[in-house]
Amino acid sequence: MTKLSPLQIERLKYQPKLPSSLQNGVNSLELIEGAATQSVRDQEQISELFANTYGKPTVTFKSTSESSVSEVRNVGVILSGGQAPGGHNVIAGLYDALKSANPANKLYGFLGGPSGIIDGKYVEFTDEFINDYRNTGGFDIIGSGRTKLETEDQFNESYNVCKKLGISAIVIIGGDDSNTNAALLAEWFVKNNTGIQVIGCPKTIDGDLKNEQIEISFGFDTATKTYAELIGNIQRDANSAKKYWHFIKIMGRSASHVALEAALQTQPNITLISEEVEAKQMSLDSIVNYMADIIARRANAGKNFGIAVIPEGLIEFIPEMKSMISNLNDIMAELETDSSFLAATSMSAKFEIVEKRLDDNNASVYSSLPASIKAQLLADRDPHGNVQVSKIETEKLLSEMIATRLDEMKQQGKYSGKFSAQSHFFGYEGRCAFPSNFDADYCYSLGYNAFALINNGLTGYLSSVRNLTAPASEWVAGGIPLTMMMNMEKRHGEMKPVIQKALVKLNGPVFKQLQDNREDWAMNDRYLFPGAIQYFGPSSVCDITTVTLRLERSKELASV
Ligand code: FBP
Repeated sequence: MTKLSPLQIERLKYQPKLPSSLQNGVNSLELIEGAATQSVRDQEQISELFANTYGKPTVTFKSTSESSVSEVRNVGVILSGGQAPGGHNVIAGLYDALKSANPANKLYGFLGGPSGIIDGKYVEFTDEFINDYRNTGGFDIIGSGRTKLETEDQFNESYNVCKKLGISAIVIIGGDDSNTNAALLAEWFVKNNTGIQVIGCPKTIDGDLKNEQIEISFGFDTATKTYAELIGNIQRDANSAKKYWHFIKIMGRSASHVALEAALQTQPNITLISEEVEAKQMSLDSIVNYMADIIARRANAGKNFGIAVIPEGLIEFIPEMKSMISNLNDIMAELETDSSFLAATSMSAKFEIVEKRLDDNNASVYSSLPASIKAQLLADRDPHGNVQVSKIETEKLLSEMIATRLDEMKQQGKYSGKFSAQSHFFGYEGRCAFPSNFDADYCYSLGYNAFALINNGLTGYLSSVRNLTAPASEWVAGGIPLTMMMNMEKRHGEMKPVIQKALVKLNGPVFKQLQDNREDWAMNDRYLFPGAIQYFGPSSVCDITTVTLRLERSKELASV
């Protein structure tokens, strides 16, 4: 038998909480329909593209005293994209709901992400199998992947596999892109009279799958708490040794929600927010000057140490970098088959080819970068043709440029401190942590609720659990039509229907909290030390949710 850690043993016993509407099981539910919906933008195009699934109402569930018998159903589940704490609990909630509705129901897990349903690679879940994964982090129960489900051939293959296994519903656990694909698959299944339903679940640590209907994606709570613990520990170290500036890049892809939340939990000296950089059109030089100024002012006050938090996607929001990267993305697509580029053996030869092809301004931005960053910018693109920002060492780029800037300032008599930098990247450390109680409960409820949507014959819906700052028993379970969250955006040069990504709102209460305190946190050491996630103990410590969710919800509630 596998050896388990003491925490693993204890967490396996945790019983996740459900909203009270779901506590009597899925056979005792009344479906309440809201008003018909429309997409956030581009209604005409989206309604044409989703002729069979567009315009459905939002729904919520109410528990009833009557109990119906549910027909036998086989369901398939897919984990899609990057790991997020709580994925195993979505599957556990789905499994428990399905078995409680009818013990003859079966749940199949497709292996390795969306490719599993195309290639027909799957496992059938049993009690023993699932029990080992309850309340654990990771996606290793069936694995994940980034294959995009979007072509006619892929839909046909998926249909054949479902038919073979007698599957009448698929649950796709993913972010904005995976749920866009879930909407396309749902539409295709209806159009082709397959009788197969598709339900999505909102997953991503990035926190960018949220809107008026979805308060937060799962995983954000645990991941930000994990990064906040690490930042807090480094703050203590910095404040003890008083000799290093720590440059900490935080995962989260384009949006800065994760960096912002981690900063609000720890109160570092500097926090960059990509959305602000773009709005203020800050060049790389002006960011360096802004940071160097704070470092110099702290040095004048005798503090040659500090903490700077940098969002992962920053580089794409700096105007001159954005233009260069977009030009570079097109060039990299051409160079994939270019014999001289492929034959080039040295990095400098590759740089030369790239610089010759870039537009003049972009070429000079590219050539001004250190070789390490130039090389990282040439690494493989993600499935959407974009730079993989997790691979660009922005934290090192900034600390190197700041060191040069401070030397210049020293020569001009504007700086007399000592600068020694350490750089860190926190990303993978947080994606598979044991889910916090919040994520354990939220994920279990999302999975349980996904089966309630299936049992009520719905398709093309996202499992939705709302009112998340209240105790779990008061959470509101229901479903949101996926098409409601869509608009048309350019992808690979073509206009496509996609679920809108949520960036940090610069006029929102979360960013305001940072803005109001920034100067104070820069000069005075207001460090907070959140410590490790607490799974047992007083609920004021264990069940506390993120600052982001609290501030956004209190604004929402105040406006009702
Ligand atoms: P998802 O959008 O798939 O949830 O990705 C989350 C994420 O962790 C991003 O924050 C990060 O940029 C990316 O995945 C890293 O990708 P990979 O796991 O392929 O290295």
